[in-house]
Amino acid sequence: MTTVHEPEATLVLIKPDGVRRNLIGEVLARIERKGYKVTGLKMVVADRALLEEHYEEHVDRPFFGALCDFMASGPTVAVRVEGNRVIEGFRSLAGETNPTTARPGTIRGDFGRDWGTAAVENIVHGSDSTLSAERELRIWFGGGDDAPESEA
Ligand code: IDP
Ligand code: MG
Repeated sequence: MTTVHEPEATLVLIKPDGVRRNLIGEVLARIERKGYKVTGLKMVVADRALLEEHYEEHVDRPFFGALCDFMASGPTVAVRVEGNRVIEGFRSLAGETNPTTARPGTIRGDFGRDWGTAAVENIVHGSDSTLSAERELRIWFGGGDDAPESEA
């Protein structure tokens, strides 16, 4: 059988709100039940420099400062996830950015809501393209996107 999509890897973050609300297991379970493979996992309190690099595309947005403060407000769980079309597949599991209207059945739709905060708290991050995935995996895990965490 011809394979039409090469396996790829994405960066998933369980953001500080997800960790505070004890949703680490819930998010990992959804990834695993979908059939994707967890191939890297670590908990970190992200520093400002790392967050500014991770969210560099949003540097000019009015919510940038609040977003970095929120992301530095507690531990984040960084997860390397592998599978065919996993970048698109995890974004679908996560649901849309705004948790108020994210579809029920998605992570953000089932567990997120508006808390009136300056930065939207929506439980998870997922890379949005192969380029972002490679860049973000390097930022959070170091090395190339194939490097195991122990070699980072
Ligand atoms: P994404 O996480 O669905 O890819 P992005 O537009 O890349 O969404 O935004 C990155 C993160 O910044 C979001 O997940 C959310 O936490 C936060 N965010 C996005 N838009 C806003 C906004 O308008 N106000 C406050 N925070 C926002
Ligand atoms: Mg994004």
